[in-house]
Amino acid sequence: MILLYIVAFILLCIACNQLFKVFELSRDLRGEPLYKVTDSDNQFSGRTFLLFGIVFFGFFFWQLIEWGHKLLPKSASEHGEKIDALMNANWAIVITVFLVVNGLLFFFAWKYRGRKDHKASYISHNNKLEMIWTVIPAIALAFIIIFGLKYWNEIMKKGSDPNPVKIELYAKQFDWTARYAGKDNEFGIDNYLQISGANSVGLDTNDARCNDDILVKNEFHIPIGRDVEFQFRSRDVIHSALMPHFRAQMNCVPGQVTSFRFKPTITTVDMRKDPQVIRNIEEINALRAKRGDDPIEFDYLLLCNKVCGASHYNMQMKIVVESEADYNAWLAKQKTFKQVASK
Ligand SMILES: [Cu+2]
Repeated sequence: MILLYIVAFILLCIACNQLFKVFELSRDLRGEPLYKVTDSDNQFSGRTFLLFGIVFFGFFFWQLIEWGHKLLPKSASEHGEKIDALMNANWAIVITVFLVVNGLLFFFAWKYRGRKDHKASYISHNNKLEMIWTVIPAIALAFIIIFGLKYWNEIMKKGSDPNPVKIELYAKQFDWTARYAGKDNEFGIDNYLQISGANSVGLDTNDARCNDDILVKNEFHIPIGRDVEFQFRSRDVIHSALMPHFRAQMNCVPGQVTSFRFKPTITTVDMRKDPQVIRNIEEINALRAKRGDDPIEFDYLLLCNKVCGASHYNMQMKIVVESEADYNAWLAKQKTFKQVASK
């Protein structure tokens, strides 16, 4: 199929070349100078520019309307709203510049098209112009940087909760394990030499603090409105823990512990009622139905965002945000490391 496209493209190029030759010959026969650009040529070029500009902007706005809802839904974490505000401010600047600069580009190409009695003026230097196009971008960039630094400091500041929920996300090729700190709310230390069987993250059995730690696979739960303090580890290569709905991402680096803290603000059940989420899930399920697949429900996800190997694409874990009571009930049903290891 691709070969067919390539052949078609080559044939199209040859056809264009031949057409151009016919055009040259016809001009020659009419006795017109071959390479002289006439006013009507410039008129045609100018109008084509204008038309292209209009179609180009039309396509831009069409994409926004057609695909805009496929972006992430509203943020499900407290700090995420700041990240979204920063992102939206950047979009506002970028899109305004894009529309003004490209609008002028196409408009000027038409307005100042070549004409017989028009002569281009020669300008070698203009201080006023230089000032304008230096100062305006400088102000815009300073605004973005100051805004960004301010939010970065606020987001990375430790939360006010003295007793946050502590969860470790342990990455390996190609899955995640979540570890809860248990009743003592302290993680036991780990020792990679002890990785085997149920001890998949290598907890050090000599450390009593490990006994009440809870290891879970496939999905982990977090309570709404509580600070959740994550620490990240990796067994093999660099992975990246991405939780897009919470606007959070952190590298998981072998031999090193990284951390991030956020506060979830919307439960899974409430997020499923969001109009944008409903629309996206309906579209996905319509496609799935065509293939004969079962429908899916919306879920928060932890994904790996570093290309870490062959099954990287499927390195994910479900996140459930629920009320504190539901979270406690779920956690109480999970087995501690001691219970699993003593089997
Ligand atoms: Cu990975």
